[in-house]
Amino acid sequence: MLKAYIDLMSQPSRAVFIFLKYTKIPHTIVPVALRKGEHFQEEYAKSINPFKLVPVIHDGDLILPESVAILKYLCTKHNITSLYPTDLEAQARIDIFTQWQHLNLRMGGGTLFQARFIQPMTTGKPVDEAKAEMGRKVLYASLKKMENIFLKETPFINSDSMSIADILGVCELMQPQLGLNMDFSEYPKLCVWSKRVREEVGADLFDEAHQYVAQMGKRFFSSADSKL
Ligand SMILES: N[C@@H](CCC(=O)N[C@@H](CS)C(=O)NCC(=O)O)C(=O)O
Repeated sequence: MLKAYIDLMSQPSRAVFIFLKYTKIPHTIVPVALRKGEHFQEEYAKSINPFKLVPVIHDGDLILPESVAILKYLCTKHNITSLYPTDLEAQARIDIFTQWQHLNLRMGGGTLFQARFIQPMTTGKPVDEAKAEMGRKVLYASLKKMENIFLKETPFINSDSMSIADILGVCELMQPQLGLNMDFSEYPKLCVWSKRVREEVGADLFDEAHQYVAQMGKRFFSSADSKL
C-alpha cells in the first residue's frame, strides 16, 4: 500500500494528506516529526528522502518527494481528471499556479513563518526582523496576485472547479493565517476562496489537516499580532 511520509505542520504535507483523504486512494500515513529532527535520521535520509524533507510518497518501487510531483503523479495514475485535467490548456492553467507558488506564496508565507516562529523557537534567538520583512513583502505581493490574477475571473484558481492548485495554495495560505494568526480580511476574494476550498474538500478533513497549525497560532500569537 502507498505510504505517505508527512508532518501536518508542513504546508505541502497537508496538501498531500488532504488529497489522499479526499480522493480516497488507499494509503498509510507515516508521521515524520520535523520538530524532533526525524527527517535527519540516517535511515530516512538514506532510504526515503536524501533531500531530508517532507512530504514523500512510497508507491511500489517509486519513492517520490516534491508535493507537486506527488499530486500530479497520483492524479495521472488514478485517472483523477477532476483535480488535474487532461485537457492541455486547462492543465497548463493549473500548472501556472503550481510553478508560481514555490517562489511566491510559499516563499513569502514560509519565510515569515520561519522568521517569526520556527527560528526563535528552535534557537532561542530574537526574531530576525530583516528576514521577516522580506517574507512579509513577498507574502503580501503574492496575496495581491492571487486576488488580481489567479482568482480574477474564476471561483477556483484559474478554473471553475477545484484542482490540485487550490489544495496546494490553500495549505500555503493557512500557514501564516492560522499559524501566525494573521488577519487577511483585506483580501476578500482570498477569504471567500479559502472557505470555498474548505467546503469542497470537507470542513472536517480540512480542519483535521490544520488542527496543529491552528492550535499553535492561537497559543503563540494574539489577534494584536494580526499584521505581523
Ligand atoms: N518543494 C518541496 C518543499 C518541501 C519542504 O520544504 N518541506 C519542509 C516542510 S514544509 C521540510 O521538510 N523542512 C525540513 C527542513 O527544512 O529541515 C515540496 O513542495 O514538497
